[in-house]
Amino acid sequence: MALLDCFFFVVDTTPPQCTNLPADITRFVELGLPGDDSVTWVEPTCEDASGTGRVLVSTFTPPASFAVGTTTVTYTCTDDASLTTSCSFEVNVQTRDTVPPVIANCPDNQVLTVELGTESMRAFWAVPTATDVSGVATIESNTHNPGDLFNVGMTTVMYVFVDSSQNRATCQFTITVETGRTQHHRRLVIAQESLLIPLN
Ligand SMILES: [Ca+2]
Repeated sequence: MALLDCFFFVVDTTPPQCTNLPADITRFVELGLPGDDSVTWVEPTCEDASGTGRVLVSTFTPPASFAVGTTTVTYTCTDDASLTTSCSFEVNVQTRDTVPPVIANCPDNQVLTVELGTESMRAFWAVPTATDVSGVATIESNTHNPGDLFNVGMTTVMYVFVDSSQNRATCQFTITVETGRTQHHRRLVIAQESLLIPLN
C-alpha cells in the first residue's frame, strides 16, 4: 500500500476588510484661514480572515491639517497574501464669516458754533469706509449725511456697516452745535461804552 502523503495548503483568497470607518467629517474655519490644522478622528481597523499580516496605510494620520474644501482620506488594508482593500471617508472644511467689518475712518466728534439767534448749522465730514475679509462691507444705514442741518444741542450720527454674512459694525460720532456769544458780547460792549460819560 502506497503511502500517500497529503499536504493541505490554506490559501487566503479573501481580502481584508476595513472596520470602524469614521463617518465623513465637516469642520468650519473662519473665512480667511487656509484650513483646519487639527482635524482628528478614530482610525479604522483592518480585519482579515487569516488573522495575521494586516497592514493599514492611510493618506493622512490624525491629527492632520486639511485645506478648505473636501479631501478624501483613504486607508488601505493589506493582508499576508497581498490582498488589499481600500476604504475612505471625506473631510470637508468649510469657511464661515463671523467677524464684523473693520471701520477705517470713523469721524471725530465735532463742536460747531452758531450766532445767537441761529438754531441750526450744516455739518460736514468725510463718509467713513470699512473693509471686510469677505470683500463686502457696505453701509446698511446711516442717520445723517454730510451737509445736513443740525440743531443746537448734541446729535449722534451713526453709520452701520454690514458684510455678506450679516455681521455688523457701527461707527458713531456726535455733532454738537453751540450758541456763540459774539453778538451778545458786542451788544454788551456797546451798552457798557454808552454808559461811559465824560467827566468834563
Ligand atoms: Ca466679515
